[in-house]
Formats: sequence, structure tokens, C-alpha cells
Amino acid sequence: MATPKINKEETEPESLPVDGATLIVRSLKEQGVEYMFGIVGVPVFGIGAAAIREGIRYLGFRNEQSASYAAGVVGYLTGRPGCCLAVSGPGMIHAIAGLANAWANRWPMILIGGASDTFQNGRGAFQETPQIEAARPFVKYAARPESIERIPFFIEQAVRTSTYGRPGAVYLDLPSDVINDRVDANQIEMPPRCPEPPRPHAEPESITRAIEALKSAERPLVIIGKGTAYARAENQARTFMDKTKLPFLPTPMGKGVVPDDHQQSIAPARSHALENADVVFLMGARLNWILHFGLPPRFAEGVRIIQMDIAAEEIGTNVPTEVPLVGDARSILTQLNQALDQDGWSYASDTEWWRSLHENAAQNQAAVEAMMNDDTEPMGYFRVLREIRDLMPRDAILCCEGSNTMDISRSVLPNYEARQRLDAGSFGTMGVGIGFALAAAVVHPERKIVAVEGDSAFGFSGMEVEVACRHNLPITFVIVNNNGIGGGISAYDPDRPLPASTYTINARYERVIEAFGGKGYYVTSVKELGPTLKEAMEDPKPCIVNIMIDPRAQRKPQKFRWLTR
Ligand SMILES: Cc1ncc(C[n+]2csc(CCOP(=O)(O)OP(=O)(O)O)c2C)c(N)n1
Ligand SMILES: [Mg+2]
Repeated sequence: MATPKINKEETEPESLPVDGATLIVRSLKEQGVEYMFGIVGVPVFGIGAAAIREGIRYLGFRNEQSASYAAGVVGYLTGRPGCCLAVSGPGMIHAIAGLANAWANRWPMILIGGASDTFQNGRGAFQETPQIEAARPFVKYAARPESIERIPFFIEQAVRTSTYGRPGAVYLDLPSDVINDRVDANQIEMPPRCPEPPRPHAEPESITRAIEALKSAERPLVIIGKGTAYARAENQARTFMDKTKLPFLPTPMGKGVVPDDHQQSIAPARSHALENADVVFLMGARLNWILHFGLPPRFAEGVRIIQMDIAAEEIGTNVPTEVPLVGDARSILTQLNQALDQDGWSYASDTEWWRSLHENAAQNQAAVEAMMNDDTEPMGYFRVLREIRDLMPRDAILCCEGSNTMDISRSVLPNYEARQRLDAGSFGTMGVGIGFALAAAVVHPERKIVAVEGDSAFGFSGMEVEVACRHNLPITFVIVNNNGIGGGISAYDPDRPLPASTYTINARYERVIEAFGGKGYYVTSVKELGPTLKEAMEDPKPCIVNIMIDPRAQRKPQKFRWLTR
């Protein structure tokens, strides 16, 4: 008997079984998520494996805290969320640190938390935890796909929500039975990749009003924040500065949007500029603690504010806003630049304001210069940072954390490009630096990554240097070691209890990296400093340079106490 002829179109499509883990990863990839950092275990083993199989760059970390910080900074560096992968219960709880850091900085990231089987809910299942509730305060979106079929829907929604409007963290809770379920791939509807976020323009009338307000200022000031960096609006910001000839200063992570060596940068006169400006243009910067809330005594009474922000609800925070510019930084700066083309206005260079800014900047620079050239031993911060400054390639990405270490580095280590400085940020988080450096090294393998760490800051996540060694990421970790938090002691006194801020005296942190095949250097003198840093920065291996400084070394004397309003 002849076999009946089968019409191909009429056959059922071949069944392609796919498990939840694979579907999660394919959906993430479809949505442009390229990096995943985490720690595997039950029930997320399969997700880590699928990530590697399907071509997402996966780094296994040593603590979810660092992995979650790293995922957040991927969002800042790329504009697409990084993914943190955590097991149920304690793993997910550790990763909340990164959700909170991303929340405070307004960075997109996605946390995927494994969860216990849904059919065991309420029984006291292994690591059963109220994970969605725990994530909630720090995320724009938290959801739990109730079946394998709906995974792609939720992942598209999560990625879109994290990047659209004001960026932020999102959380997806994935129960073990959903991760391990299988389905025919042909039956799954994959939503298309969500497009890049819309870039709304400001109301045209506000553009005119903003320029009028700047024209009416006697002592104008532009403050460039990391919102402008996040929006990739550096070219537009540079054009705006060139057209207007206004004085500017950056917030810590707004550094580099316009290069620090630009002639209109008056960063060295920061306090003077803030105190005396009569009109401030907040270019993607918030009036939070970093900018002293915009209030006296740090700002002038009655200062007039032009505020550019993607989030309408940010307008008017702490100080009433005279001109709101709500929308995307790149769009709005383009609008402003076009209006300026027609108008032709720029701020005069011969004003009393410029004279006082230059004078104040020169005084401060002279004081800092003296400290940078001081060869006294044990060394101070400035001497060490000067050497790092001179050795860093112009496009190096700099991760910085610590108290004095970070604060002083802000004024001494220049940035020339947007998103080039990654620090403790709006949340003031210690322990971010190593995760940030690892993320930067995989996102930008072509660039040098330098992490400048206070010894305390380093200790929060020091074990993560193993990740750098395992993945051959040639990061230079520099530890500015003063034996403690803001400084420790130089000798133990048997008659006194150890101060709370003290850590081990002359701790040999550089040896940590040698356990994993990296290179460690210990520096105590000015003579060794330059050559050792140079060797370490050129080394193709990850290195730690542990530099001992005077435990009593301090910043330049400040006019205002820290956090003074
Ligand atoms: C997660 C977290 N815990 C604690 C703090 C409080 N804190 C602020 S700075 C700092 C460490 C400062 O010491 P170090 O990193 O050694 O820098 P130094 O000022 O000594 O140069 C600590 C613990 C914090 N900001 N974040
Ligand atoms: Mg210290």
C-alpha cells in the first residue's frame, strides 16, 4: 500500500520543548538584557546555565550584594538594565541592597529572584520568603509570573518599566515550579523587544522662559547631574556650555559630561558658586543632600531655579522651581541649543561673577596643589591621588568609594567623558566599588578600569576580586589604607579599647588577590608609589595596590561641616 502523501502545511509544527529557565533567558535577551551577575543554587541553577548557553554574559559573584550593585551600574553604563540572579530567601534578601542602590540613583536594573514552589506556599517551604513585599519599596515594578507561558510577557513589562520615564529597579519573582516547567516553544508568544525609551521634549514656552531666566541672572550657575549622563546627552550639554559660556560645576557622577578641564568649569570654587549664584540651572541634578537641598546657608536665599528632569514629580523638591523643563535631557538640550542659535545670547566673560569665581578657584587650587606636592611620609591622600591622576588613561573608568578617599578623589581625579566616574552615589553606599569595576570591565573591555578604594570600603566586598581573576578582567584596585573608617590608629594601646572606626593596622589587603592568581603590591613610601602604580596599571592581570597613608591624614579644611544644611 502506498504511503499517503502528507501535505507539509497541514502537519503540526514540530514540538520544541523549552523549560522556564531557558525561556527567562531568551526573553531577557530579546529585551536587550546582555549581562547577568549572580549566584546560582536551588531553584535558579538552570537560569545561570541557560544564560551562558544562550549568550548572556554571566559572572558568578561571591555575594549577591555586589552582584546586584553591578547589575545596577550596567543600567547606568548601557541604558539597558543589567540582571542580577539570586536564589530564594537569603540570596534575594542580599540583592535588595542593589535594588535600593539603583532606586536611589534612578538606574534601571532587573532582579530575578528564585522562589519556592507555588504548591508549597504557606507550608514553610525551603527559603520561603515574602520576596515581592521585601522588594516593593525599592522598585517601580514587582511581579510573579504565574505560569511558564507568561514569562516573556512579564519580562518585557519589567524591562520596559525599568527604562521608560524615570529609570529604576524592577523585580521578578520566579517560583521553582515555573522555572522548571516545560512548554512547547511554538506555543509561546514572545513580545518584540521594547524600543529605546521615548525622549519627551519640554514645553516650548518653558524653553523660552529658561533662556530669559538665564539672561536675567547676574550670577548664573549650571549644575550638571548624572541624569544628563544617563540620557547620553553629553554632546548636547557640551554644545550648550559652548554657546552660553556659563560657569558650571558637576555633581559627583555628573563629572565628565562636560570635561573637567573645560575652561568654564568652576568646580574648584564649588562652595562659593553655590552660595552666591542667583539663578541655578539644574541640568539633570536633584536638590537632595548632595546639593545641600538647595537651601541656605549653602545656597543663596531666594535662589531662582531652572530645573530639568525626566520626572515631573521631582520638580520643586526642596526649593520652588521657577522654570520646569520636564523631559529627556538630550531632547531638551537640543531645544535649548536651537533656541540659542536663533537668539545668539551668551553670558559675558568680563563680569564680577566670573572674576570672583576664578579668584576663589585659584585659591582653592593653590591649597590643593601644595598638598599634592607634599612628599612627607607617611603620605597623605593628595600625594597618592596625584600619582593616580597622572597615570590614568584619559578614558579610564574610575570607580571610587570610601569617605575621604572618595571625596578627595572627586576633586583631584579628573573625568573627561560621561559615565566615567562610578561612586557611592546618591545612596552613599560602601561596598559598591568592586562590583562596579567588574561590571565596567565587561561592558567596556577596551578601557582601563581603576577602582580607588578606602580600606573600609574595600572590606565590604573584597572577596569579589576573585571574580576579576577568574574572568581575567585586568582591573587595578588601589586601596588607600589608613587603617580604618576615615582613619584608624597607627599603634595598639593595650590600655585602651580599640576605637570603633579602627581596623587591623597595616593590613596586607593586597595578599587577598594573590590567592586567586592576581598580583599584589604594598606601598609605604613616595619613592615606590609612582613606579608601582605604573607597573600595576600596565599589568594584564588584576592587581591590588595597597598604599599605606597616614592614619590621621585628612581633607582640606572645609568651610561647612559635612551635611550642613
Ligand atoms: C553600606 C554602608 N555601611 C556603612 C557606611 C558608613 N560609612 C561611610 S564611609 C565608610 C568607610 C570610610 O572608610 P574608608 O573606606 O576606609 O575611607 P577613608 O575615609 O578612610 O579614606 C563607612 C563605613 C556606608 N556609607 N555604607
Ligand atoms: Mg580608611
